[in-house]
Order: sequence, then C-alpha cells, then structure tokens
Amino acid sequence: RRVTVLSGGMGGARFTAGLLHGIAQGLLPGVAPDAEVTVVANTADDLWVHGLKVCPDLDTLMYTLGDGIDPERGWGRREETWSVREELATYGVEPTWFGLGDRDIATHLVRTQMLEAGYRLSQVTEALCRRWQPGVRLLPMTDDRVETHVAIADTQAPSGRRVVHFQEYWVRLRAEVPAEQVLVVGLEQATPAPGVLEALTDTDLVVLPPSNPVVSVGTILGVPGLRDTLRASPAPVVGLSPIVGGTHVRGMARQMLTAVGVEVSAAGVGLHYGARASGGLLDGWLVDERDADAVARCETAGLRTLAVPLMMTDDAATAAMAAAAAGLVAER
Ligand code: GDP
Ligand code: FO1
Ligand code: CA
Repeated sequence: RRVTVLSGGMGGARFTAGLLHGIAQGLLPGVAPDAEVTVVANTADDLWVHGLKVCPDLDTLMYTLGDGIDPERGWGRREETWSVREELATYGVEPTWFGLGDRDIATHLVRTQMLEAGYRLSQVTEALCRRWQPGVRLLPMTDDRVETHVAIADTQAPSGRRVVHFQEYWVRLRAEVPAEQVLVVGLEQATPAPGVLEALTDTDLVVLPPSNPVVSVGTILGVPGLRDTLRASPAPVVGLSPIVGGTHVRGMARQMLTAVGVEVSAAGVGLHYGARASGGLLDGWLVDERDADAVARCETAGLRTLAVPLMMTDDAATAAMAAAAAGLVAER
C-alpha cells in the first residue's frame, strides 16, 4: 500500500504529481488506489545564502505538490515579488545571481530559525508540509549538511581548476563550462534521515523518476547505506530515463553524466543504475520511444526495458508512464 520515490526537484516533482494522479485512478498494477507515497528528496543542492538555509529540491517538491509553485520557472513561488532581492542588490550584497523571492524567503526564515533552535531538517520539512499538504510524506535524504560542488577549468588558478557550489555552476554559469568533477561535500559522513531506510524496504514499489541521475538520484543513493538497502529491498525497483532522444529534456544532466563518465543516453543511464540481477539496482527501466535502440542494449545486459512515451506533458501522460513502470515490474 505504499510507493517510494527518490527525487530531485522539478523532474521528480512533476513525475510525483502524475504518479499521485495515476494511483488515485487505480492505474498502477500492484498498487492500491489508497497507497501512500513517500518521497525521499535530494538535499545536496542546498545552499546557505544571506544567512538562510535554502533547500531547492525539497522546496520544489513541496511547492509543486502543494500547489504553490511558479509554473513558468518551475521553482519558487507563484505570485512572487522580489523587493528583498532588489534591496540586497542595491546594497551590493552578493550573490546577486541567486534570487530569493519575498514569499520564498518566509520558508527559508522558518527553516533557518527551526534549525538554529535544534530541530532536524526532517522535522523542519514535516512542519513546513503541515501548511503545504503535498499529499506525500516528504523526507530529506539526510539531516546532515551535504552540498554538491563542481570542479571547472580555471586558467588563472595554479591547479588549473577551481571548485564552485552546484548552484553557482547551474545558476551563474548556466552549466556552460565543462564540469571536470562532481564533488559532494559531506556525503560520506551523512546518515539517512529517519524513515528513509524503512521507506526503501517497507514498500510495494520503489521508483527512480526521470530526475538527474548524478546530482539528484546519484546523491541520494550516495548516502551511506542507501544503495545497499535498496539492492536488498523486497520491493521491485523501476526507473525512468531523464535522457530522451539522446540528451536531457532540460537542466544539466548531459554535463553531469559526462563529468562522471557515463554515456549520455537512455541505455547509458539504465546500465549506470544497473540490473539488479547483475549487482545493480533496477528490476525494470523505461525509455522513450525515440530511444528504442536502448531496449535491446539494456535487455542484453539483463535489464528488463520498455519503450513508451516519456514526456511529462501533463499529469495524465505522467500517470500513464507511471502505470507502465509499475506494470513492467509488477510480476517480479
Ligand atoms: P531538478 O533538481 O530541478 O534538476 O530536477 P530533477 O533532478 O528531479 O529532474 C531533472 C531532470 O528531469 C532533467 O535531467 C530532465 O532531463 C528530466 N526531465 C524533465 N522533464 C522531463 C520529461 O518530461 N520527461 C523525461 N523523461 N525527463 C524529464
Ligand atoms: N534557479 C535559477 O536559475 N535562478 C535563481 O535565481 C534561482 C533561485 C532559487 C531560489 C530558491 C530555490 O529553491 C531554487 C532556485 N533556483 C534558481 C532553482 C535551483 O537552482 C534549481 O531548483 C535546482 O537546484 C536545480 O536542480
Ligand atoms: Ca536539484
């Protein structure tokens, strides 16, 4: 009676919205219409800025599923204003390249003061969700501080490279410079947040949505204990490719996969996650119809693979791919 999703921000949030739609309509084989969804969210995008703790993926999930998201941007609040951002810029306070909306700042103020009062990130998230009612149990992957950084070429530096926070790489540099290395600071020392390991084992289905395989799903799986717990889980594990037609649909998955040496293709990502039968994580893998070549490659490697329409154009389309995903691994 439960489904667990490992999610980043926009892609995972959009998938989860459609998943909820599909479950309610009883479209997922092996999943009851009243099944509860737990989302384990990536927290390595998190950033301390202007003295506030900002959690982009947790907030994108919370706002999207709680109907507060700005639909154009895909992050931050709808009906947002930017007075504080403008005032900070007038003071010449950096970073001016990372914008916090006035409404969004309230979320970061609540989170920051709760953290400073000694609450854990999972308790803060639970408190914020009492207002937003996302319709899922939203868990951070860990309560410990973990931050993704990216090493890029820098001819001025003696070493020839410098390291920037993931948000600077993505928001200021627009991922336009090659990422030489992805460094997830604090990951080795992190422990799974309360309820996370149980969410991977005491469930009927685990989904790797079409989130970024490196800086969303990869960082979640990198929390010590998660990958092994998932591999040992009695629940079937199914994934959906974020690479369609040989590249990402949006964002910077192409650059991140290249940085870690994984082929930028639907097959490349599927084989990167690996078939459970050969030591990997997946019992099933969904690719878009445009990447039908990936089916044979993955099947040869023992990974049950299906080509279906994989563009999350609306909740109904996403519900259909969630149903196909559940169906692919239902009999496991
Ligand atoms: P982020 O944290 O905001 O970057 O969001 P995620 O990591 O959860 O998802 C980003 C990924 O979603 C990107 O790699 C995109 O390629 C992928 N994505 C976005 N829209 C779609 C879609 O409609 N279909 C598929 N298959 N992938 C998508
Ligand atoms: N993305 C941008 O492109 N520009 C921004 O100024 C920006 C600010 C921001 C503030 C809060 C937040 O939760 C997200 C924000 N994002 C911004 C999006 C953010 O970089 C992405 O949601 C993810 O971190 C990428 O995976
Ligand atoms: Ca993210």
